[in-house]
Amino acid sequence: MGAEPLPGRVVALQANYCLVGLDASSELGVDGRLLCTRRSRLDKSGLQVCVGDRVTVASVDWRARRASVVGLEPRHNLLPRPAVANVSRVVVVVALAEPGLDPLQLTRFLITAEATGQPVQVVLSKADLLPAAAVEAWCRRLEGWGYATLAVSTRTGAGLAALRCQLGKPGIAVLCGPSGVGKSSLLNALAPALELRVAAVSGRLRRGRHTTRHVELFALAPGALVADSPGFNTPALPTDPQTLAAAFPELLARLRSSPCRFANCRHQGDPGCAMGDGWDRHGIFCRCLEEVEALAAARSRAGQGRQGEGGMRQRGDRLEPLLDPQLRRSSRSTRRQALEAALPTLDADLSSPDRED
Ligand SMILES: Nc1nc2c(ncn2[C@@H]2O[C@H](COP(=O)(O)OP(=O)(O)OP(=O)(O)O)[C@@H](O)[C@H]2O)c(=O)[nH]1
Ligand SMILES: [Mg+2]
Ligand SMILES: [Zn+2]
Repeated sequence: MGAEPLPGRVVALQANYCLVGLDASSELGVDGRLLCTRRSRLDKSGLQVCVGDRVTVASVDWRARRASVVGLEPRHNLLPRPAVANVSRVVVVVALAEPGLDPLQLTRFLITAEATGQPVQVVLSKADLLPAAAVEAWCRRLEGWGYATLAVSTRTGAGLAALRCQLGKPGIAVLCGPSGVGKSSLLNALAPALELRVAAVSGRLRRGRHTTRHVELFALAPGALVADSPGFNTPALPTDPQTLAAAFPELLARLRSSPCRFANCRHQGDPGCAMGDGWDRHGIFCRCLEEVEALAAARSRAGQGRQGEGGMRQRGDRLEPLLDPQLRRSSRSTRRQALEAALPTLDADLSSPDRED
């Protein structure tokens, strides 16, 4: 049994345990991954450990590869879903086909990613399924939204060298996106030794089958960690309507160069709005704003407690992620009814993974 606490990073969560990769594993000459008990609450604030967290472990039993997490370093940032702390880059992966690219869904992923304050990029997968001109058109369109965009294919190898370059940078990159777009396949293509499970899409809409079940960090290069994550269909929007505009880079860029006539402009065709009417994501922005405002109104009607930004909630002086806001809300029937009344299309992807709606 070791006595000195050892520093490391949480690489996966498993039931009541977490896997911790030790910083000094190579020097110690052992497989540095230890299965650690995670006390449900590390301190009185209620903060729980999350993949990506820097921790210290003690009571190491090297033979059984077990230990206990005894300390948690403050986080630099947090991606609420998939839950990953201390993110350096978020890579939103959507397929060009099978399943088809839905700009509203992609936007919801991008909004969640922007909440980290870190660089966000888009990977368009399955480029082999569309003609080159169509692939090129999607790339230009997303660049118009303000995102560095890379088209890739594990079938032809297109874009894989560039992706390897981007994911090989130091820090934690998170691959997130809908199920079946090929996130795990991409990691297998870059590092075949990972042997991650992948599965064919199914049904009329060629949706994924929720093959990856947990977030896990892998080392692609020294110091470069990448998180594979379970796909899901409908990322939550921020709770505060005021924060939505900040998640649209093309809107921010325009406002910086020529602000709207009125400071409280809602960019919905208001007089003097700098966005005019040639804005590609105008309709998407309006739909998101409507939903965020409806949820905010329902929440205030239901008398919910104080809320923070971007799927976070305030606990004491800390922000805690709302990992599954829909599930959490559903535990309070009155609140759920108010929310459902406000938003009939409330996220359904948590109830039935294979649903085709
Ligand atoms: N045509 C084509 N199919 C691909 C490509 N990459 C992956 N696929 C297929 O897409 C399907 C889904 O791939 P996965 O890697 O399991 O997708 P995922 O994003 O990890 O899905 P979840 O784990 O459910 O979130 C598999 O049948 C892959 O073989 C590609 O570049 N082109
Ligand atoms: Mg997967
Ligand atoms: Zn405006």
